[in-house]
Amino acid sequence: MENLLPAGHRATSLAEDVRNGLSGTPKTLPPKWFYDERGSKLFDRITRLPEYYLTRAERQILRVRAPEIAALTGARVLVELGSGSSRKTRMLVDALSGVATTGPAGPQPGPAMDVALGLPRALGKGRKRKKPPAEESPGPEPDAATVTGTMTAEPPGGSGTATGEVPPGAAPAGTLELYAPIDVSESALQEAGDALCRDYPELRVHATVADFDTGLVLPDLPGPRLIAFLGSTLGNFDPARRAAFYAELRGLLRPDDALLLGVDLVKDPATMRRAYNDEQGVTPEFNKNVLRVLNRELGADFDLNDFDHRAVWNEEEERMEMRLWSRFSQTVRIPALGMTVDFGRGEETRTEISTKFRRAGLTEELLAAGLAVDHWWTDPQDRFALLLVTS
Ligand code: AVJ
Repeated sequence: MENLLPAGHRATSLAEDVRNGLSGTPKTLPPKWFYDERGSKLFDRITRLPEYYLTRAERQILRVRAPEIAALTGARVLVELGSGSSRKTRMLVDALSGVATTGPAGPQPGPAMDVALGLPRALGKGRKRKKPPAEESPGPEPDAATVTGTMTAEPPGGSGTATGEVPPGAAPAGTLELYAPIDVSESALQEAGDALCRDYPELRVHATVADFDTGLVLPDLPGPRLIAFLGSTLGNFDPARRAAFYAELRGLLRPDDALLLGVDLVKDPATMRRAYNDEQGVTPEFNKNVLRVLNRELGADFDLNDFDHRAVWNEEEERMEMRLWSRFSQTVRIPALGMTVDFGRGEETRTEISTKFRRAGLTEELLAAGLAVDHWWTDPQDRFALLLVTS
């Protein structure tokens, strides 16, 4: 696993974000600080909540469209921004590998896992793919930081999902050579990377720890490259941040590359509100987790019982907003920043925006950045959209 964040980056950017966010009005904290190990687990639970329709709706679209996406893009490199647990990724990986069946990989009682991201480089290099690309010119060697699946034994049972000896001509060869997940959460990357290496022993996986603030880096490998930005994470960006993101992406995309964007759509407010106010109370725990992170990493003394979860629909901006509501007037100390913060009774600190999109608006803002929406797919209930975008 490669860490693109400069040494000490986490600490300095957290300090800066908290100092800026808590000294302004209204107070804000960026959502990226939710995702420590606990926060990533909580988010994972959110994606399984009955109220949180986003993940299921997106998966529904992917299940239907993955083969089409594979055919349209012919991607050799799949880059996933904000990959998280990479669960939805498998449908894309399957489709791009020429595997006929999509959907979750069945239990793979393979050999004991001996593959991990973050292996010493010497171990990751020099391993052979079981099935070298036959018709294509040999691609460049994986760069030094690339860690390759190293499982050598045949999965028992034969009917593996991704591999096995495929007689020539019996199945589409598949185009995918490298999966490159990028995420702020090192723990999520590690777990997802391990699982993918285990289930797709032939797939090269190159995981990168990075955040959107430090700039996008795409693997400099022969394309086509497919950049997946799923889960409506784009919704965390305000319009200015989205414009900056599109501009950056536009500068990186080559003519044969494509962007696969998953976005949540504007719908009746009750449905959206329920998705962020679940009955089991997982979302409040997730929201308050940012305070735990501040307590642990900055020595702050937030009492989680003194703040309440709020998730409101902002009609003007067409976005859900998560906030932490101070139950009374209180002062919190943050020793690492040498700062104290006063919260008024009922004062709200905004911790996340989750923008909901409309087809016309999103198409227009992408076009303004020189990006064209070639395909727009939705689930049967029109809750969520998957877009294929090219420059
Ligand atoms: C991962 C940013 C898309 O905004 O819906 C879930 C995070 N926040 N519940 C979202 C989240 C509250 C999620 N994103």
